[in-house]
Amino acid sequence: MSVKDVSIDPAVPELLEKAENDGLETVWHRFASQQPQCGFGLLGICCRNCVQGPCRIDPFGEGPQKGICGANADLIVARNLLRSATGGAAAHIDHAYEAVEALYQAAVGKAPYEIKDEAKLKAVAGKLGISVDGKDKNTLAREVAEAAFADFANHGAAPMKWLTATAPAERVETWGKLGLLPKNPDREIRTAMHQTSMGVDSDPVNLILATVKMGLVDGYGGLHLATDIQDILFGTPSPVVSDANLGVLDADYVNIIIHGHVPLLSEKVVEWARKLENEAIAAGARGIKLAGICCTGNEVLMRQGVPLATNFLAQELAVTTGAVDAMVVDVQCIMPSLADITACYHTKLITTMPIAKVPGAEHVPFDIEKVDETARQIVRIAIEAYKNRDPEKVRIPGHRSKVVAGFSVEAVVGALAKLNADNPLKPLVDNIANGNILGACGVVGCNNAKVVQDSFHVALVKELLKNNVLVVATGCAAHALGKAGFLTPEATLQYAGDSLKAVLTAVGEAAGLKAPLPPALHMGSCVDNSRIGDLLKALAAYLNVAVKDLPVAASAPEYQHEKAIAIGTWAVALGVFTHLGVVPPVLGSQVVAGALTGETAENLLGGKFYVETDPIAAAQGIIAHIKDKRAKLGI
Ligand code: NFS
Ligand code: SF4
Repeated sequence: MSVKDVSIDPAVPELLEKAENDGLETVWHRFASQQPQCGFGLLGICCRNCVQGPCRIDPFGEGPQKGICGANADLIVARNLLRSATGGAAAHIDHAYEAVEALYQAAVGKAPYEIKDEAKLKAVAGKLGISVDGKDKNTLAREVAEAAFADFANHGAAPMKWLTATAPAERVETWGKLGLLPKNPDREIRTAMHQTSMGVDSDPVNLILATVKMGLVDGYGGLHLATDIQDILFGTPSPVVSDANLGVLDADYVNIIIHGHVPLLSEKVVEWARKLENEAIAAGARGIKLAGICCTGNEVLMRQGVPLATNFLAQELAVTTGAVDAMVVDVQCIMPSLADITACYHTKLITTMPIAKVPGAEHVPFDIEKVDETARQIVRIAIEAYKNRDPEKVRIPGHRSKVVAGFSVEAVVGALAKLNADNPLKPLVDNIANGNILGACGVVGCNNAKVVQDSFHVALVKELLKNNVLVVATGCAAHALGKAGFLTPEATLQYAGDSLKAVLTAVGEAAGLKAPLPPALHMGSCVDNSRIGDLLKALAAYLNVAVKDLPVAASAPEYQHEKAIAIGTWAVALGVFTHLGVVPPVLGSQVVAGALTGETAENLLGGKFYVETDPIAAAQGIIAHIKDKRAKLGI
């Protein structure tokens, strides 16, 4: 295979060559050997929901048009889509639940976490209607955790509290009228699995509505809940300067990579890596370097300044450097192939969660009550492994880019407050109204082997910035922009259109940064898409309009995971025009594809999906949408 054409990240071809020399197979080799991929699967018209199947529909209209039970293409596509969204929501909700459990255990003194952000704790309690008066932080944290548990134990008809407490009121009303308000996240997941099982729902429209509901389950029972609780436990992020790309590894140090999504253990690994520096030095290293992959990487970047190693598609190549002593994984987006790659080097692959084991890895169980011991053990395993590192096999690409991250809503409002203390959103809104900022776009989501790694993220963002569209980013998109140098003040000077540049420079100077704000603001991990939702809610409230009326858009240019399908559906439900750069498996049904990308979604929700696989055309589509919304607002 040609190693040149798979990524725009300069570290990738170097390491891909090394991987091939070392006799290793990577995600790109396997992608090539999967070609051509199954056309039925790509269109979403294959059903395995019962054992009479698999059944598939002939997309050309000549062969079978119905599965054995009578299900047609519309039904099969709609059922498959709901199951995907449910898989994604289940991942986020399980993640959020773990965080709630940790908060509860910490509050009752059973888990060794200190509740770091009392202001956020009080703010969240306030939204939930919990009185904060005279309560110490542990009591209040316990009550907030209990309120979250109550959503999971909701057996009545009331909607999920976390949704009604945090979503815009206009949306709650709209969703309520459509009968889409979720009750108990666990129950909604169960119901969706039931609804999509053989012989239950055969109405594709009803299934599409259930998918939208699942987007709300994800948005509030997953994303928002996880962000709130993690901020309370570990602190709300504020701007931090760090680096991105594999050049952050250092041959003279013990290198530990933290990979996955849930920061409960990785926060402790960071703490213990700092505490055990001396043991690393005693082992002959100069110290310990930590670096992150995927969203655990984003979490520890935002709160601890830990550099980003790389994003989803290059996780195997991180190990191929031969310089990683331990790769510690928790859940989600962990390639099963990692064990094959680590087996070629001295690298220890350490799994930690009971639901995410990998044959060939060492399993060090995460036990919340003994998390300090677990983290200490993991760091010591890395130090031991370092002693076995073969310097002959080490090749660390020299690429690293500066990144500024940590733009929580609180941090953004804090920076703007330097311009207008009484009315922090006013400078931002004024600059949107006068056209200095044309609009904003959240660029989010994954890498996908179907797309040249990071290329869509970067080309899209370049075009948006040139047209004065402010970008906010999360997930592996934020990694991509970080590696490509878009998360820096320098990028504002290089890429932003003149009026956007002037605004970002003025805000940066007023905020005391002595430099412009970056043109793409790193707002966190994928669960932190909730932060983007909160920012939209605040802007809409300030302007006294609905989120669907704002000149904004979202884009997942290179998404791969079911989680992205759930998040995208939530964004559309919120009223956001949501671009997808990879064709979702729905084209086998005009009913489903048409409803999600057309007037049905727009009339009911105000948002819709927009599929475009060319980055420049996608940017133009997003800009046209933003201009249309501006015109409707009369600005
Ligand atoms: Ni989001 Fe983050 Fe990356 Fe995609 Fe995976 S890490 S949770 S799913 S691949 S962005
Ligand atoms: Fe075939 Fe129907 Fe069974 Fe699906 S549910 S596998 S379409 S018989």
